[in-house]
Amino acid sequence: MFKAILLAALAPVVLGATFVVQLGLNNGLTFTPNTLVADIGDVITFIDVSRNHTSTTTNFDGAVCPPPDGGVGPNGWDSGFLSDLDGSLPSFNYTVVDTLPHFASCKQAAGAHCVAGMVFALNPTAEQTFEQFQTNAETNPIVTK
Ligand SMILES: *[C@@H]1O[C@H](CO)[C@@H](O)[C@H](O)[C@H]1NC(C)=O
Ligand SMILES: *[C@@H]1O[C@H](CO)[C@@H](O)[C@H](O)[C@H]1NC(C)=O
Ligand SMILES: [Cu+2]
Repeated sequence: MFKAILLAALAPVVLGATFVVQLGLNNGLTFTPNTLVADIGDVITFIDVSRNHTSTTTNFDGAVCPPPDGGVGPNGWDSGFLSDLDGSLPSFNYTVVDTLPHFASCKQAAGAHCVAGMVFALNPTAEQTFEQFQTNAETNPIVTK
């Protein structure tokens, strides 16, 4: 009885898909792929393959760059700095908890990577597209404290 309930509770997690998103492929200021459509329970592995980057949720518009420490929520994320300067290919796993759009960028260089267009969209919509988010980042006036 207990075992059956436990298995039923675990089943959705086990069935979730896994996606890999590379940060800095070919030494670029990029997320590859830069857009994903994922379901609740899916896992996204962000893996840094060059330099020193983060995957951090931010605002779709307004204050886009740099993404704030901890990321913009609810259900946002912040990988913290993932440095591949030592060739260690560090990763960060995010389990999808809703199907709302989430927009992420990189915190490195006080927003410079963000303004350079290093951005990522999870479940973008017809109103909030990847392209518009990237434009918002690239034209973002960084407000320094
Ligand atoms: C990665 O970048 C952050 C922010 O610039 C810095 O604090 C950290 O020391 C860097 N990591 C390495 C290993 O250089
Ligand atoms: C993320 O998940 C992958 C695949 O299961 C694993 O190889 C990797 O070590 C995980 N990363 C962290 C930081 O837990
Ligand atoms: Cu970066």
